[in-house]
Amino acid sequence: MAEALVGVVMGSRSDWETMQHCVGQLRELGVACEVRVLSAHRTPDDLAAWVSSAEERGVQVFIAAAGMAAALPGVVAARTTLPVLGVPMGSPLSGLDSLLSMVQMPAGIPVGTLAVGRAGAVNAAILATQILAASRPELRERLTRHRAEQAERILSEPDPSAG
Ligand code: RP5
Repeated sequence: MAEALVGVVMGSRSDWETMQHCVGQLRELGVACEVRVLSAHRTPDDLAAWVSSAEERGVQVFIAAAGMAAALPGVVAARTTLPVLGVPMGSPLSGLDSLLSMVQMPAGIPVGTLAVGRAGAVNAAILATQILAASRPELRERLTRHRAEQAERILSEPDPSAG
């Protein structure tokens, strides 16, 4: 199996329903990833150990998804200098709590925060691939093809008013 370039972590198994779209998009783009459920609050020591071991295994970008008091991406970012992309999960407060917890990082420890929910999950996968593609021409080609296929799909859709 190819070496994982992206480490995907989510705070709870309940985040998988959304994060399956991230992992699906990475797979569609042919980017190998490792996936874990680990929490900044519930399993802090295991999270810290995974971040450093993933880095040692060759992971180059982290994607961290969490909801509610969503400290996970910030905690991952505190433990690595690799890029960290955060995906806020939906929540009883419509994901606003997750978004604000994630986006308001103090200067010095960045987290690239994406949209709440499925759009953010998909875009985190694409953005991670774009970061990796800076030094991998084959990924750049796949991204270009992905854009073209997306445009083709939209343009071939029938007139929605036609019923
Ligand atoms: C966060 O709390 C998780 O990322 C999840 O989005 C939220 C709720 O977790 P569960 O109570 O469903 O495990 O840490």
